[in-house]
Amino acid sequence: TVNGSMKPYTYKLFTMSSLQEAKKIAAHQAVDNHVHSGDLVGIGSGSTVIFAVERLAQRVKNENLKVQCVPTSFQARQLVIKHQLPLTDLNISPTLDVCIDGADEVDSNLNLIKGGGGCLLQEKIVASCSKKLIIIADYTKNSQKLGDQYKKGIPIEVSPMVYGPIQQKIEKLYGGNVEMRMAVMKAGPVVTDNGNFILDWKNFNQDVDWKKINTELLLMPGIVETGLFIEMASKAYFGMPDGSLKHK
Ligand code: ABF
Repeated sequence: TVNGSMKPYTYKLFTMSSLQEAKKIAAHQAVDNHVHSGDLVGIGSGSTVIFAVERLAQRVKNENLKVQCVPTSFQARQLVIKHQLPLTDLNISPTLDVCIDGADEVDSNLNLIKGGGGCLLQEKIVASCSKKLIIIADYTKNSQKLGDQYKKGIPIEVSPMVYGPIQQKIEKLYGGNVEMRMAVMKAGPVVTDNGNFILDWKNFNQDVDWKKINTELLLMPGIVETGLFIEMASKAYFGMPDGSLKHK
């Protein structure tokens, strides 16, 4: 803090905490509005979901809320265990009442990009077995068109034996560039909870029929799942920088 050099840091801290606060507001509201006693609840992944699980645990303690949880990743499972919430799985509980999850981007039709954290396959499976998918996010995730805000690309989970041909086919068919997601330090590829690789499709054309493209991608042998969640979300909550809440 020499010669007033504290300023930029103060600003950064404020931004960080407003983002955290925004995630928390969205997560708490979603849990309060959509989880009822007796519910089977899908637990998404990512930093916003941490606040949702904390809220669930509070409600279990304070209101004697009864829930059983199905996690969507190793991280989500650890969170559920940490908060001593009851765990179940889809083969024991095939239909869930609600799934609460984060997203990388939410467009004006509630279509989503998910999988920035690498958990798209289990997230999509759990969401597909839930009566409702409720999205919780901070204000940076709210957009008109996919790709307006989120620049890290659409994640595509692929079988390790075929990442090269799939990269080539997507670029040739639809344009943009498709990159292998590498681990920190770039020593090797990111390997998902399911033993697959992730390709990130960047610089894509935003004015396309995502439902059609998603269906076509899923027909390509070797593509295990995409991070395009089309017509799956029922509602999205966004915490705003001023502490208010938006939903769509
Ligand atoms: C997961 O976590 C995702 O599918 C998405 O990639 C991400 C959102 O994370 P955060 O809540 O940290 O923004 O749900």
